[in-house]
Amino acid sequence: MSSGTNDTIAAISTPPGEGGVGIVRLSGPDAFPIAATVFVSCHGADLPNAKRQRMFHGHVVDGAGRPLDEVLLHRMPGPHSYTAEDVVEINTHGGTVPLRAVLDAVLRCGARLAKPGEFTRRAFENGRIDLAQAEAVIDLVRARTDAALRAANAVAGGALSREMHTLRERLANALARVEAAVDFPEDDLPELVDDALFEGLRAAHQQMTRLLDSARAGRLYREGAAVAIVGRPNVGKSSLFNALLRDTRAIVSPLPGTTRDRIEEDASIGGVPLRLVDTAGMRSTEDLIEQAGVDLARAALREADAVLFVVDASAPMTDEDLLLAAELRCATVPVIVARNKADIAGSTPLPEPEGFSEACLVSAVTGAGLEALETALARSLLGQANVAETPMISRMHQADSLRRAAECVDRAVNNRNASPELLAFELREALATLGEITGETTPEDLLDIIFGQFCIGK
Ligand SMILES: Nc1nc2c(ncn2[C@@H]2O[C@H](COP(=O)(O)OP(=O)(O)OP(=O)(O)O)[C@@H](O)[C@H]2O)c(=O)[nH]1
Ligand SMILES: [Mg+2]
Repeated sequence: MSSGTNDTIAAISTPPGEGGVGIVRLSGPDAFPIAATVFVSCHGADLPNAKRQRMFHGHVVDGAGRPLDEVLLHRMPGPHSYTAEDVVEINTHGGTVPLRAVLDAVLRCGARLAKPGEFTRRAFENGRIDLAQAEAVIDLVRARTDAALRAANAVAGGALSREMHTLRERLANALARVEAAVDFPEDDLPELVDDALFEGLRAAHQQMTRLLDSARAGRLYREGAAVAIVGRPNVGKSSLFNALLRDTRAIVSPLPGTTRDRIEEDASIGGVPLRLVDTAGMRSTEDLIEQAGVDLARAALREADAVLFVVDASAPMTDEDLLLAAELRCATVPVIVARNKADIAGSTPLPEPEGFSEACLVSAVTGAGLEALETALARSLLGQANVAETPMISRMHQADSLRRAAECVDRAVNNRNASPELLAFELREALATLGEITGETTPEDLLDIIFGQFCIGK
């Protein structure tokens, strides 16, 4: 998708359905003339020639001059607009019919329907924001927790772009010296390619490693994590599921085998958006429906990013507990043992299953230990990442570029005796690879994929 910016694009920018207001957005060189053709001001204001940013009150009319909707029209001249082009936002009444009528009116007057993400792509192509900032715009729209919103805001505001800028500056300075060394006689080399240069490269490498450390947390904030709650029947999985949701979502009963389906709900723990999955109690059974539930529980286990293994701390371990524990010890994702029913476990709760790094004594009924369980879950999901620090890398392609650039710098640092030509090659490669994060060197087809993820009107 290449957005020839000679044309003027338009789209409905608010979600479908009823709302207080709806917005039709226009961007491009003819945004003001097109808007002026369909708009009649209540106060006779001259829309195309008005100075600076302004709001107008009036009506959008059809070809015969009949009013389609009463609107507020926001005129935003470039470059101080979302796309850096002339932009008009028409605030209509928030219903599908008025929005469509206003959109049709501007399309009839020469605007073209925008493709998904085309407004943001224009902001990127006009140099108002870089690729990292553009991608953070999607994260802002899709943020499911306050922590995810904070992380997206930081990147949209240019935090990652500034990091990339200092990194590239460090590497470009080193490259300039190495390239000069290529042109100098052999005996001048030590002055240019000296300790300070390698020190600088090591610092750049550390900066990249730090950023990479935040990638896991960044991905989790953005995509969320699936957490499967598993255990034998009757240990209190559904009770714990409800307690973590602070809601009664799943049926709880003293009868083993109550839950037969897979029940999912969104939650937020430690700022990480989670999809909690309650499952049927694991046991071998003759009951076909219950067996189908156990199969669903196994599928939930396979798809989970973390597992809450619930056991009953008030009763001895059963064979079912031990079988499941043996299976979970081989899991490739973090497993947290929730030793439930602490309220009736007495002063000496029974020993926990061995071989798990995180175990918490909780009561789904009284809520005791719930907070510690949530902290343990967030900690095992976020791993070593510094949770207090805002993560900046949140996408696989960003982490991949950073890793490849770091490898180039690593090779340069560990090859002190290599020729300056080889050093220059590694540094040039690192610079180009880092440019993929901010968009300078991102291939067109990758840009198409990235902006294609946006909705129409963004
Ligand atoms: N005292 C006490 N009882 C609990 C606790 N958690 C659950 N229970 C009780 O244990 C019984 C089983 O609870 P559920 O939440 O239905 O257990 P489950 O693991 O989902 O059971 P299945 O769906 O059959 O696999 C119910 O009677 C709950 O009230 C707890 O922390 N303390
Ligand atoms: Mg249940």
